[in-house]
Amino acid sequence: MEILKAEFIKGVIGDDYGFEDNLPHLAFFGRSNAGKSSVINSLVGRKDFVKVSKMPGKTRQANFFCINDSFYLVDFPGYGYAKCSILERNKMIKRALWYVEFSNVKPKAVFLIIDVNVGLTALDREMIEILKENNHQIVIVANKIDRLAKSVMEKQLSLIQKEARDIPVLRYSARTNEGKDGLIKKIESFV
Ligand SMILES: Nc1nc2c(ncn2[C@@H]2O[C@H](COP(=O)(O)OP(=O)(O)OP(=O)(O)O)[C@@H](O)[C@H]2O)c(=O)[nH]1
Ligand SMILES: [Mg+2]
Repeated sequence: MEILKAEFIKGVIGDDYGFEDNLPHLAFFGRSNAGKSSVINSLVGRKDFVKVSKMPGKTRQANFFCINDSFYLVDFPGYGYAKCSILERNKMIKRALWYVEFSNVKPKAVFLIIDVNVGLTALDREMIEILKENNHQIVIVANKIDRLAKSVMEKQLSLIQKEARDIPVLRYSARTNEGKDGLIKKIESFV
């Protein structure tokens, strides 16, 4: 699959995830600053398609992007950004959970974006448990591999894979586009 068309459709703040069409959704979850928006930019090949803020935790809405008129990528606000108030953080997490647990538009898969340097955090682990309980397909995208020396990166990736068990872990760099073919293939398998 080639990504030929990418359009911003809407930003959702409340619980209004309903769409008239029946196109599949793929959700991008992850800690704030892990690089969700950057990964989407790299996938669609446009640097400023999704705003990447220097101040993490700024994205407060779930942004829906329609790809090739055939599926949606949903960029969720990141969870766990320390500088947000606890109330705000809880709100973000609740919103993401509502979408995976109760929304009538179940995503075909949830791509959990993590920073390969950081690995899985407590919140990621919690998120994975809840996603599993709700029978969601999960893919972990270990982003920012360009930041590590190859040997360190391989070690880090095998630790992450070991912990993730049967969940696939894809390596990625939104900066260099390494891993793009693999991620697109994975996306294709769900849509
Ligand atoms: N070196 C490197 N930096 C990256 C990569 N991906 C993202 N970044 C940087 O990491 C920071 C956060 O990226 P974002 O895409 O805004 O992260 P996000 O997960 O969307 O963050 P929130 O919207 O706050 O949830 C930015 O400064 C990016 O330039 C990568 O693959 N390599
Ligand atoms: Mg973002």
